[in-house]
Amino acid sequence: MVTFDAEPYDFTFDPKTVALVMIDFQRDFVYPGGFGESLGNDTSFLLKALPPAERVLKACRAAGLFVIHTREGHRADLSDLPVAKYERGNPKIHIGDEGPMGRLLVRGSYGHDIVDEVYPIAGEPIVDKPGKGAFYATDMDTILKTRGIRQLIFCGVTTEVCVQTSVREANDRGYDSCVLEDCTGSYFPEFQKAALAMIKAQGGIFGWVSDSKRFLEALATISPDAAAAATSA
Ligand code: TIU
Repeated sequence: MVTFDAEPYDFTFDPKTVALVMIDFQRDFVYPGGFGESLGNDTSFLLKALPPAERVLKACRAAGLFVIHTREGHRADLSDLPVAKYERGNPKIHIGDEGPMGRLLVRGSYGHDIVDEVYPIAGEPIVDKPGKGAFYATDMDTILKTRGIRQLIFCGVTTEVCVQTSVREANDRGYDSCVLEDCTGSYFPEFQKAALAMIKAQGGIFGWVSDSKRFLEALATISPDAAAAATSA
């Protein structure tokens, strides 16, 4: 078992039954010209989550932990896109429209895919989800349960939308979740703070919050390779 400092209290996990969950590190959210910007957001706020998330990803790989990635997006024919989601925000450019990185939030387009820094490697499933939550209309729960996973370490964007929705869904399905604060990002600094506060309030009503430093120090105690991988990233 591995224990690390977190709020509201220490988080303990078994390396065999824990998964690193990388939520929606897609160009569409972190770079200009994508879906995130189409909603009126400044995407530069999200970039600072990438270096620590990359260190955590590389360390988890080196330690042999299970890693799973998600992407938010839709079928090319938009048959899984609710009208409400299409119309919401009355944007100038809609989901499915052609943008500088290809069709916005459509599977197979360049903008829909995950950024190079944290790109999945062989053996790391990618869950394509039509909604904000990782469990809605996906095989996320089946994949995790099949591997005997019970605890989840979360990185990803955005904190109060897809990360928090996924943590809430995971909580109702019986998983323990810990969100690594500096490996997540929001377009709104005040929402970043509030989303994490909501997760850890009331004795950890949805889960725990920690950061990459505390998690990586703990991982290094069971894996010298993880320590080396984290410093080389
Ligand atoms: N808009 C926003 O903050 N986020 C999303 O639409 N999706 C995710 O968080 N991935």
